[in-house]
Amino acid sequence: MKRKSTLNRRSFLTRTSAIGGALYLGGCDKLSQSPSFRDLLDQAEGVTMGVQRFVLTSRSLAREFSEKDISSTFKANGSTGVDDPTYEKNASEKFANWKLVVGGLVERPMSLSLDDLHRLPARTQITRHDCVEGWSAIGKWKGAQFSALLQTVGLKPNARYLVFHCADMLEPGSPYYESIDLIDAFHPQTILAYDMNDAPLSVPHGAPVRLRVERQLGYKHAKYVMRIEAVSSFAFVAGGNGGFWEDRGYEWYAGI
Ligand SMILES: Nc1nc2c(c(=O)[nH]1)N[C@H]1C(S)=C(S)[C@@H](COP(=O)(O)O)O[C@H]1N2
Ligand SMILES: [Mo]
Repeated sequence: MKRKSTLNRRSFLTRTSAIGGALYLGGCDKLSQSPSFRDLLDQAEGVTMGVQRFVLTSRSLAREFSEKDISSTFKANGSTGVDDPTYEKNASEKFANWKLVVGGLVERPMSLSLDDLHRLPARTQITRHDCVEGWSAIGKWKGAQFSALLQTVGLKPNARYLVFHCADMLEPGSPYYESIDLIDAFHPQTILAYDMNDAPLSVPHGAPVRLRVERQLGYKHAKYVMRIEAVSSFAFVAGGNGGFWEDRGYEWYAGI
């Protein structure tokens, strides 16, 4: 009996690591067409169709809450402002003259105003924010669907990650930054949020726009996003680990 359960556990671990391996490859739907990716899944004998679908499309949604669940206070964490004259000028003008720069491996590099972002298809979601420091809060977020922004600029075929360059520095000389893969970039709950709890995003929470990437921990949700860069690899961005905190030891994939 004991031996049998050990074997079961071992085969479970084998299957799990095959799935983990497939997930670890990250990247886009094109992966599902590549022979090695399919082989990995086929090797994952006994995996249910549901799990396979999850791996292939990764469309499962983070839990959404109702209005009555919204936290009465939502802590502002990390940087709660930006010590930079250009940012401060933009903030004093309610970001009317601010532009988001989108470039890197895109067909149509562009600068978008806050109005431009408001013209993109929007999504509203009430979700729970979980910080590694051990606090959570539920907030309502509205913003441009990130997939719509990507369709507007057009990704080049070699684009694999989106890097978010922020205005603030938690350490002198090290601007905050983050990155996500194409699975999260095209996920329906991934938005560039400009509203929080039915009001324009405040400076402490990342004005004028911050990323919401709901299936990951708080530090992935880059505030004060100034520039978005499509890259084939983030190995040459800052410390090479895909984010300010990742360069200081945090996991790149911060799944909740
Ligand atoms: N640009 C920038 N983005 C950031 C941070 C930061 O310091 N700078 N802190 C991160 C962390 S650890 C958390 S928990 C959330 C906090 O978001 P909030 O201030 O809206 O609560 O923002 C994340 N995004
Ligand atoms: Mo956090």
